[in-house]
Amino acid sequence: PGLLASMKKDPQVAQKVSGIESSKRLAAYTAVDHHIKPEHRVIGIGSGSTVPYVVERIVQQGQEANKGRVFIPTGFQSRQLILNAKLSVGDVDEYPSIDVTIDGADEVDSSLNCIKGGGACHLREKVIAEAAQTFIVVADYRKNSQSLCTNYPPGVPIEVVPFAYGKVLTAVQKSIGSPKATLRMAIKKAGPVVTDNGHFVIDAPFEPERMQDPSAVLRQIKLLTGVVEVGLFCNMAKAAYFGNEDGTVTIRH
Ligand code: ABF
Repeated sequence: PGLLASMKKDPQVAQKVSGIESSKRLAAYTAVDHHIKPEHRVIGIGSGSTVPYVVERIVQQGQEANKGRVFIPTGFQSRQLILNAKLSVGDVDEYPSIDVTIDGADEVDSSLNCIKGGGACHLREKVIAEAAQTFIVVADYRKNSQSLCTNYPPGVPIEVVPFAYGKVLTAVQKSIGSPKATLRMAIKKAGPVVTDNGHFVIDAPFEPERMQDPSAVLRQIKLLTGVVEVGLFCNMAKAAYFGNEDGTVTIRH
């Protein structure tokens, strides 16, 4: 909030910030209006800075609509969001079949493959997305790419068991073809980022050409012992909603 406040002092930056926020809100509201139907009882709520607008819109559907509904979070942040909105929270082991999950993304390609995990939640996000009949992505226009690894410089997030991170990092750099892969460090480099599951995260940038077939990259990385989950969501999303600066929404199916 401090950084945002100081950025907002510059009118040009302030306009840009509010433009991006409006784009996120627009994408989220439109996706909720299209996909969260009265008959839906179990709803997956993703993580990141676009998802609060999803919850905001769901709350606007009213208490009657949300009576008897249960919301499944993808991590600590989304659990807090659900609780703060006074909605009922549930676990995926209790509700393994989810009607719709809506989540953000770091980058989405023209076939709806996504990079996710910039917030280090991609393991739980993938479980909650896979458990859903319908998985919908919401994002601002900056995430809308032709091909992955063009607009998201950190690249593909890989959640790893701490014990194995050195071995996995070397393999990703040398055998998988991401020489600039790094272990994600916490702010001020106090130590590695630790996920909600107690694991580390490696960020692996790839040449966009390599991302012509993201499923192949996903399979290669997943085979490395010590890898828990890869932030490549291939052939999972039914639709992606991108809010644009001009107030329109781009919908990809
Ligand atoms: C999560 O939040 C992640 O997978 C992704 O890292 C991020 C999306 O970012 P935001 O909505 O903040 O742009 O969904």
